[in-house]
Amino acid sequence: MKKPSTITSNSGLRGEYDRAADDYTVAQDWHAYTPEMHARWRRLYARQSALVRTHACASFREGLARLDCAEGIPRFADANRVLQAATGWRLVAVPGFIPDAVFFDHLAHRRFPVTRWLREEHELDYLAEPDVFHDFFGHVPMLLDPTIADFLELYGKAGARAMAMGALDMLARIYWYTIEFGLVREDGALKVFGAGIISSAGETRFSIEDREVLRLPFDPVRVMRTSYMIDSFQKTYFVLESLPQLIEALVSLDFGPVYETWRHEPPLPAGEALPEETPIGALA
Ligand code: HBI
Ligand code: FE
Repeated sequence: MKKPSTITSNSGLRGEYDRAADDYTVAQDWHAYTPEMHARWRRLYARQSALVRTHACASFREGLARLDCAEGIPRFADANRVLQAATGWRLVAVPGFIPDAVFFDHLAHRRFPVTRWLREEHELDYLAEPDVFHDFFGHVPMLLDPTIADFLELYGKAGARAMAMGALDMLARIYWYTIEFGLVREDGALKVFGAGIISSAGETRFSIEDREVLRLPFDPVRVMRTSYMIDSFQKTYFVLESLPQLIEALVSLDFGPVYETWRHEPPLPAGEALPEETPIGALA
């Protein structure tokens, strides 16, 4: 697979694809981060960790505490010691988005790709691509949860078949609506576990507190058939009754026939319940 040529960099650190190895990994080069970048991380961390206390699921809160990364952009090598002992995962630094097949291969081998560069000052609230804050703060705490650790490996292993069957969009929606934008019920309350929500101040509040947005019980086939929003808050969130439900729903599902049935159908629009569906209320 050919790597894309260098993407124009605005920080000297962004998108160094030409320096990446064949598996798209780069050195984290922690010493290259400036004091301004560490200060920006601390501000992002302070703002989000306040929301995490009230809105994130227990696994996220515990994972974040174990990573001890409030003071600046963390060293991936330090996180790897914690991860290896907990779930056997390892972080690898990447320049940004990497091709699907490479991404799946890393996950299948319990390696989580983490973008090495940090967003700029004018991007604190919104960023269209993953940076180190989204990837590390959003995803790594959940890699310490045994269920999510196993699920991500399964997801990586499912990638090749989905691509071969022309059903990558369907599989990718599972990742989107769980790992990125998933909610889970905990002691009766809605909590966030998805990294895309939890690395965004606005969407953390919106996904939990908004009274109108559509929340549906997690159902893997429904998820695979539902389109999603890429440049606004989601119009649908799927709610797990527990994190282990994620694994239970997927190991018992034969994806082949599901892909076969739905891959040529247009997806259901986000934000619309089917007549037989009962949405979950904000205070449910
Ligand atoms: N690359 N760095 C990075 N991060 C992602 O989340 C990512 C990716 N490449 C492909 C990808 N995600 C998705 O399209 C797959 O889950 C299908
Ligand atoms: Fe992500």
